[in-house]
Amino acid sequence: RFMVEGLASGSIPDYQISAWAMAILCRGMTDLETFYLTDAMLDSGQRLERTSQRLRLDKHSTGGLGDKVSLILAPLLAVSEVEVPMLSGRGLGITGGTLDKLEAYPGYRCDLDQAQIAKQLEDIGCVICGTTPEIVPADRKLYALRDVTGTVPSIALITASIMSKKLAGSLDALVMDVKFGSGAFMPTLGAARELASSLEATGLRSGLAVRAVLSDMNQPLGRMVGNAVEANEAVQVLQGGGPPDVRALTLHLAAELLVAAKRFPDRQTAIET
Ligand code: IUR
Repeated sequence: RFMVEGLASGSIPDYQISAWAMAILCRGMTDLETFYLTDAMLDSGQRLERTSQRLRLDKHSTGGLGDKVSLILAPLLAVSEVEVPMLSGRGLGITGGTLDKLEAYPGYRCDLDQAQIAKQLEDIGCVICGTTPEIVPADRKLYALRDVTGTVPSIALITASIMSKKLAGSLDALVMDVKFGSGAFMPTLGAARELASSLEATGLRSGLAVRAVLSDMNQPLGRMVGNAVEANEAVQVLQGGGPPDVRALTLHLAAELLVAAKRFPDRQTAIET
């Protein structure tokens, strides 16, 4: 908490934070330490307010080639009378970001403020935009330092970065698509399992129902890879078509989420409904 507050306020210089991040990468953190780090990062900023009684759900993917699931999942869930405040990111390494894909539509705006996010949630039940400057400001600074100091791959730092932003969404349940393979950020199943377990443990300690799904990214998801063509493929799926693997993964993640939120007793019932 001392380090995170110093990072957010600027009272601790970048070189000290960078050395600390490197120590975390080299030594790792226990689940309890990761939870405290996440909690301190969450407290560096604001949370999205809850204004309705509807269940609030979200999904996060660690990213993979051709992964356009968010574009389909948010509206799919919104028609099930739940709300989905999806605060998404940009591309990382070889994988494209959800915001980059949506910006293939000329005029699409990713920089909504909290009032605009709340209004869109109320009007249509889902929103996909970037995080606002008020949400986990410590992560913005830390991520920039991790990027230039080779400390991005730390499981503890990845967990705290992802979970602090998701917790700021004031969710009831979260599903994590943790991808592994040559087309993913995590190359091996072992590393993906470790990240999945760290994310679930932090969610549990924070009182958020988190389910992690491990998915194989040794081949691209669907047929399209590239921002504009992926957005088109997502529309095809929403219209009832699209590639079977994209449809299957989207339904699987939606069902996990609705079961985690106790809307349905099991995945099969959720998929059929
Ligand atoms: N996405 C995040 O939000 N944080 C991270 O550290 C990584 C991906 I890696």
